[in-house]
Formats: sequence, C-alpha cells, structure tokens
Amino acid sequence: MENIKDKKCKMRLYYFPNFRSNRCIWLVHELGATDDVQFQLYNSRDTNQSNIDHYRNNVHHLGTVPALEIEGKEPLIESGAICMYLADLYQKLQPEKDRKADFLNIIFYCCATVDEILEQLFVQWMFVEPDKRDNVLIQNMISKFGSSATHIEKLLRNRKYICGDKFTAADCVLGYNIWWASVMQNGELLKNHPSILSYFERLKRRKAFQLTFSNE
Ligand SMILES: N[C@@H](CCC(=O)N[C@@H](CS)C(=O)NCC(=O)O)C(=O)O
Repeated sequence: MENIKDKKCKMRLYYFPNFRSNRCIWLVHELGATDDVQFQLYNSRDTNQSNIDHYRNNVHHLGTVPALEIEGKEPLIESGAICMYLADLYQKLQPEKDRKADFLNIIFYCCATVDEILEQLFVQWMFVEPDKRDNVLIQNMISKFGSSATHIEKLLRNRKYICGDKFTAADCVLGYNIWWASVMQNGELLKNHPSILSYFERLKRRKAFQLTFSNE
C-alpha cells in the first residue's frame, strides 16, 4: 500500500462496502468532500498478508473498518468519531445549537448500543445454521431492537430528521442502522415502525445515500 503522502488528497478512508464504513462514505458525499478524502478498499480477509500487516501496524490495530488516515495525525478508528470529526472539519451538517445534545446522544447510542444489538442478530442470522441458532439470544435482541426503534420513533415525532428539520451527520450514523435493519430477514425488524420507514424513504431519496449504498 502506498503512503498517503504520495497522494494529493489529504485523507484516506479505509472501507468495506455496505458495512459501518458506509456511514462515513455517505457523509463524505453529503459534505462534497470527495476531492479531499480518498476511499481505499480494505478487506480483512485479503490473502496478501503484507496488506493486512500494514493496515494493522499503521492504521487500525484490530484490522476493522472504517478508519480515517490523516496526514501527520493518529488515524481515527471509530465510524461515529470519523463522522463527528468530518462534520466539524467542514463546519457542515452540524446540529442547531439547541439540538447538540440530540446529536451527541444519537451518534453514541447508535454506535455503542444499536450496533451491538444488530451485530448479534447479524451473526446469528448470517453465520449460524438455523438448527444451531441461539433462539433465546435472538428473541432478546429482537425485543431490544423493538424498544430502540420505538425510542427513535418518539424522537422523530414532528421531525423530518433526527435532530430536527435539518439533515445532519447524525442522520448518516442512524440511517446506516436503519439500512442495516432493513436488509436483515426481509425488513422484519422495522415492519411495525412506520415513522422509521418514512424517515428511511426520505434518506433513500438523497443523492449521497444512493451513491453510497450499492443496491439502492
Ligand atoms: N465500533 C467500530 C466497529 C468496526 C467494525 O466492527 N467493523 C467491521 C465491519 S462493520 C469489520 O471491520 N469487520 C471485519 C473484521 O472484523 O474482520 C466502528 O463503528 O467503527
């Protein structure tokens, strides 16, 4: 892998398609920052061990994506932190002052809590044979997701976006979770949440969303 200094762009975003990196890719498109941020595919199952070693030694010690490499700085290694950093850097897609608490709350809630619920369901449904699945865990996670979705619906009441009428970086973070939930088990997780579904329709109509999510 070449050094970022060899490139004109100032930042490099390591990604894998349709995983948590999509939060950041989507935001880069929304910010109109594609000239500054180079998208670099990283596959944790790359058969070229030197690519894996380079990434783990220089970018993300756990070998996960996304990560944002910035010349002269420590890489950012969390999707939520990358989104907050970029929105702040460009001074765009930030919340109104009185919605800052909502902004912080939703970004941390999605990355620390909702991701974990969806991850457990994803692993069970994608990687475990039906007869070997932990059905107690699955039911528990479905129920937790349901409570989270109800909570998000309350926040969305009378709002176009999660922090009000203005689209912010928090919508890229939350929107990714909604997209993730929508592609599992034919969207079962969202079927009783009409406000989330209409919010999701609004998000899907955005050009930056369409540029990011390959199957939309
Ligand atoms: N908390 C991290 C989670 C990163 C993460 O788990 N990334 C997954 C993809 S969504 C990954 O890289 N998995 C590949 C692997 O573990 O080998 C974030 O939000 O950035």
